[in-house]
Amino acid sequence: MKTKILSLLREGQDYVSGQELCDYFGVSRTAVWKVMNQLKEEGYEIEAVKNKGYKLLNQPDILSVNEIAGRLNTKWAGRQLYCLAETDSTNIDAKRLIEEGAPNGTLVIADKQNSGRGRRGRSWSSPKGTAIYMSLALKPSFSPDRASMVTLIMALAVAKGIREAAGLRACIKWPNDVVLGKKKVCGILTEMNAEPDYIHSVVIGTGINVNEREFPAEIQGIATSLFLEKGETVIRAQLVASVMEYFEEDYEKFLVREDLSELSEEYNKLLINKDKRVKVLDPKQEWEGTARGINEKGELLVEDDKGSLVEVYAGEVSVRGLYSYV
Ligand code: BTX
Repeated sequence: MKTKILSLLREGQDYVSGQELCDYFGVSRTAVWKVMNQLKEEGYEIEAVKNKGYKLLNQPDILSVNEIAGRLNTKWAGRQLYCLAETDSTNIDAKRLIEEGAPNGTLVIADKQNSGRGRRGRSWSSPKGTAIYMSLALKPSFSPDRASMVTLIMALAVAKGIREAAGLRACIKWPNDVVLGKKKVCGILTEMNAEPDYIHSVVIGTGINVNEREFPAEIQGIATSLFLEKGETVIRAQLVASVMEYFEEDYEKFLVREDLSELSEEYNKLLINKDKRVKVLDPKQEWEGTARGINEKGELLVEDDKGSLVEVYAGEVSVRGLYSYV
């Protein structure tokens, strides 16, 4: 009832009548009044006016089950939802939950991480109250060699979610960083528990910088947030809902052929490296070429100086712009 009341207050341009709420839910006025008090304790500013009803005065940026579930239009992605005030890493929590039997699509979100993890042992800056740290747990039936593609699907979902929820032109730096301008606004770490031919679970961990006003000195030059780019606070719950909806839709397209053939065109439109000179950081030998976009396996096609297209696989190499990170 609390989630629904919140949605009604959010949608209502004017006052929502207490009597209408009682009739809608079939409860007493006291029951409605109690819910309003709970919401006030959680930080919502609600005005109550006699003979008019209730009105939500501001939209607080709270990452709670009520805030997210009330905005979520998905079938399975994020339907089982955990919102934590603080944790070490949502990837660890999501992995534990899915292995203990939680359903496909379980989502764990935290307001702060104490040991946020990046790829290859790097760390992810995870201060309290300003960003999104979320991990989506899946129980897929495709084979392990397909799993790296889900990271690209999440990058696409985040870029589209940012465009929708914040109105900013987010792009993708292959394979899975989301960037605004030339700075990183999101990082994704996918972890899999698998045997050579069988996946037990996949956890896609996504960190999105939303309302940070500043960053630690060591990442100031490469990191940005939606607030810094837009100059306005973005409601995190809205962005989570948007990303989940895009992910669910695109993941279902991916499942049809278990590849990115249905998604590569859209991904390539948002690819910041497309038709740009890039440096391929191959451990055997670095080389330069022109990025042409991804293929259906999620590999980056880079045209070398002899005009041949080389498939670059993300697990082995990364690419950089010639003069900067992008
Ligand atoms: P990555 O290895 O691509 O990026 C990590 C690098 O990015 C760091 O070494 C640092 O230079 C820079 N960096 C650190 N924090 C930030 C930040 N907030 N914004 C921009 N740049 C930063 C990317 O790894 C994968 C990150 C996944 C994070 C999510 S959060 C939810 C889930 N739980 C968890 O522990 N990790 C994932």
